[in-house]
Amino acid sequence: MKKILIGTHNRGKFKEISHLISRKYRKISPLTLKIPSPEETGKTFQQNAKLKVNFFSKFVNYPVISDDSGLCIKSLHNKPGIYSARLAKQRGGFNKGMKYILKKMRNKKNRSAVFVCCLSYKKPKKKPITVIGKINGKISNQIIGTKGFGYDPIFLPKNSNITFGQMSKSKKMLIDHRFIAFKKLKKKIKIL
Ligand code: ITT
Repeated sequence: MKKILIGTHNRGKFKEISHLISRKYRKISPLTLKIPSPEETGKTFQQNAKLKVNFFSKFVNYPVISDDSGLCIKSLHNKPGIYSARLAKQRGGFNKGMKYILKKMRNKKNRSAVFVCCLSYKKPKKKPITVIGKINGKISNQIIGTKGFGYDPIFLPKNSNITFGQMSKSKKMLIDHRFIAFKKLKKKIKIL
């Protein structure tokens, strides 16, 4: 069976990406292989996704896909953006991170936000192919829902009155930023 390393330590992302990739592939996690995470020194989602895919590719001789993603909130100058995971870590977890964001948003009229996902795919000895997917939406007034992962319970995707945290996995996975990026990637590489 063909193998692919899904280069992420985030279990939520791993699950979503695994479901998007064909059953023909055996999906391997860096956690299983005890591969650490690289330091995210990039200034953009694209730079970080490439940095991750290049890093993980050094450990295996089969294709790797990596993901750099985050929540960009308009009235917070597009923050936390590439710092989304770091914000949650600094605050002591996602629940505290989401509460912090809701507090910062208390007096903001504009609650527009964009979830961004950059995927980078690399075959051995080839250059990475990188794509970006986005979904517009709004920040909810409260933390709502227990499904999904990360910031899902405060994100209301456009044309929806429920947050990603209230949506079934199968529904979220077919509309979100990761799915949009994945569709673009599939067009470019015609496999997976
Ligand atoms: P890896 O670098 O190992 O992939 P990470 O969690 O550090 O894991 P990022 O640096 O890309 O990943 O941070 C992305 C952050 O945005 C992270 O906190 C995610 O939980 C959050 N995030 C990304 N996509 C999301 C989604 O679909 N739903 C909820 N939160 C999401």
